[in-house]
Amino acid sequence: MMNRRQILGAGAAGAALVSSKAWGQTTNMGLPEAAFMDTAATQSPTRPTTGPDYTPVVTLNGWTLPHRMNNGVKEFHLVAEPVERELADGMIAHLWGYNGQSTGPTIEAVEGDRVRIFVTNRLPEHTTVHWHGMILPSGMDGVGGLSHPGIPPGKTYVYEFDLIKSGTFMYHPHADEMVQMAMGMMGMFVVHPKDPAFMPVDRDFLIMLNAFDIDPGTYVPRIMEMTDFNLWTWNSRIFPDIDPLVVNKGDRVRVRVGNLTMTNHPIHMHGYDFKVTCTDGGWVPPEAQWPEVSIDIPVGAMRAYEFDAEHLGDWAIHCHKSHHTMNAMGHDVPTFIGVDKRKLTKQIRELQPEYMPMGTAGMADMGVMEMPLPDNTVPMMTGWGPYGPIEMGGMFSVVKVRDGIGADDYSDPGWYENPPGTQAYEWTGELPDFAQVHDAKTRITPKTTSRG
Ligand SMILES: [Cu+2]
Repeated sequence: MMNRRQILGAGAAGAALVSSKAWGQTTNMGLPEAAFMDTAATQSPTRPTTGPDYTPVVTLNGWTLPHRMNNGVKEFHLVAEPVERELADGMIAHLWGYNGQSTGPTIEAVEGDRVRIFVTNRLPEHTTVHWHGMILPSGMDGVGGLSHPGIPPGKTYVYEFDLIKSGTFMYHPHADEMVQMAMGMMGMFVVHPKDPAFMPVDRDFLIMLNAFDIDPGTYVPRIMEMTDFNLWTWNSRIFPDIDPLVVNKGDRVRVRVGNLTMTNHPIHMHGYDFKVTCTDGGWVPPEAQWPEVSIDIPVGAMRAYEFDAEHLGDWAIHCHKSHHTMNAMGHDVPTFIGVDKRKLTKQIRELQPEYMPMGTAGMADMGVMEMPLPDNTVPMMTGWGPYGPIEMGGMFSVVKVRDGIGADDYSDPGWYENPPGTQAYEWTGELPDFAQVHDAKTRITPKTTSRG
């Protein structure tokens, strides 16, 4: 829930003042109230109450920044500040972010809007905000020293520009960028088309790919790390605590994925093929949309894809770099596959009776065992499904397609129950009844009615 723990400089002029002013009348409002979020739970989307209709985006384990209207201008208030973010239940990171969280809140507006974004700097050093992908005046581009001076600690700067195109954009500092982005300062900026009939969807999910290097048992990212990060996150969250993408059967679904890490991430979704429909450069025309089951998200880029949710089930969605679906781990562990450690184990156990040899038959035993861990960390691979350990971490979640999910319902429906005859089974010497019926072949694979 929103924690209005502070009203910044607004004095008596809070959000309630907006409705008391006549449209077009000259006003002299103070700073808009800054909203803060104190939880990593996915917040319900906010449907528009005025202006063109759109399906609001759902930021997994995130939220959308409220705005107020001032003489026809949409006003937002971002606060850059140190935050404590729950990367997973039981693991907190001391990051820098916006309005109480990292990643920052999603900014949502409509093509044709004029926006005024107040940015208050509560960091110990200067910052700026660059609006990645936006077409705007040069002086609003947020490159410290180039577009304008850095925003000193304690000061508020104002960015103001017209949203001349719809699409998916990102925001992040362009000041001490390496440090500030390694500390978690980034967010997404979605501009909906002013024509509600343009590429409408029923569900619209947002994922920002980011990464941290936090030694087990510590709280602050190692900002000098360049490539060997140990926590691969979506919206500063790791599996098994990334919320599922909950979808009603038949929905048209869009997934927008931005990448502000130091490497590319091939995002793979099971159960569907999909069309790539948007980049941070704009919408892909229908005749140019290409089919994929994995979409590589380059560094400093965004890709959106869409599909019709015809196939019921629990479908994995994850980065296909297999080390990115792991939580904190050492990469200097030797490979023991095929090694006979029996003699060595006997000798070590004379000194330490609890010693467990690991890795000689693979590493899946990491998914079930419970070893003592330092405080404030999570196992390398974890997460339990209905049939045992999922043996994943990091950049992983589940698309849950069900019948009868309400339009604004994103609550976890639990695990999918596979209808009889549609789940892999153990061979016990003869085919079960369902596989022996005359039309067995047509009973198992669901029909697909994928649009074009
Ligand atoms: Cu990856």
